[in-house]
Amino acid sequence: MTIAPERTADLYPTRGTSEVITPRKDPVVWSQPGTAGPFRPSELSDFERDGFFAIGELLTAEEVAVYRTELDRLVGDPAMRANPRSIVEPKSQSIRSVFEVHKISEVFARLVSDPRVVGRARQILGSDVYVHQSRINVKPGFGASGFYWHSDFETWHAEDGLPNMRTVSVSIALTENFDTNGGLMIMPGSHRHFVGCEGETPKDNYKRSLQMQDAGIPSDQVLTDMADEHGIRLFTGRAGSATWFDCNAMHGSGDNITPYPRSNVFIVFNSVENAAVDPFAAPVPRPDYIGAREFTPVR
Ligand SMILES: O=C(O)CCC(=O)C(=O)O
Ligand SMILES: [Fe+2]
Repeated sequence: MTIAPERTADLYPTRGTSEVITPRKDPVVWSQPGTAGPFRPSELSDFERDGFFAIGELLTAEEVAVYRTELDRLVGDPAMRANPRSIVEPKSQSIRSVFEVHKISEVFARLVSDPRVVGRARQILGSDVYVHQSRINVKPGFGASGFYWHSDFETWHAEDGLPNMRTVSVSIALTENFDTNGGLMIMPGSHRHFVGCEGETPKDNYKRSLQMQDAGIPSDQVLTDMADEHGIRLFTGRAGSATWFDCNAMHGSGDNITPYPRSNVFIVFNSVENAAVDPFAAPVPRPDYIGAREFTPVR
């Protein structure tokens, strides 16, 4: 299946002349209660309530070593720097992210189809799933910059054309995520409202936004109200721990000025029933290594 379906009604307007908050119109957990899989029913309920679920040990230490070696290989490969899939830090020029790691690395391809990973994604999304995006966020020590507050779905809807909130991410730690080295922060419960952001999408926005986001950002007032209402949770954990989070959870992370890298692999699963259509608020879709335009289910 490679042809994008026609654009559907826009349930979540964004990038207009003002900031608009829309209540979520989609389920959070899409599978029928009792659907078998690695998540226990109570864990799925927690995910539904909070918009995330953290797992202390998704990968063993031996497995982490394999993925960590592969991450180091990709980041150290001079050819990777020239690859458009690599995003460099504006200041230090060190590699910040590498996209589509499940396509350029057999090792990361295995991780995507691991039943502990894809099985959980299927349980949340209630269907077969494909990978909308994968990336490693390297966050080396001594000055890697953070990711400003955002909802991933805002970008995926506006710039990639995902119609519904039927997408989930997992962030797997390949180095220890301390409370000091730029760990992921999420506002629990924030996934129940969509913040439609003010301002048109600039042309070729992704070239800039992947280094530093400036379109699709909620106002200070909305972020303050959301943080007051929901609080902010910081995710820490050993290498091998993982955080599953809803596509519309408000999240971000700070800079890493410690000596200790915070390197995580992110995999974004989308339901095959929510395939990308034309972008809802951008002239053309982003390149397919950032937002997939081919919807083959993970087996
Ligand atoms: O790596 C992080 O801390 C956050 C990354 C993130 O939010 C993203 O890649 O969309
Ligand atoms: Fe994000």
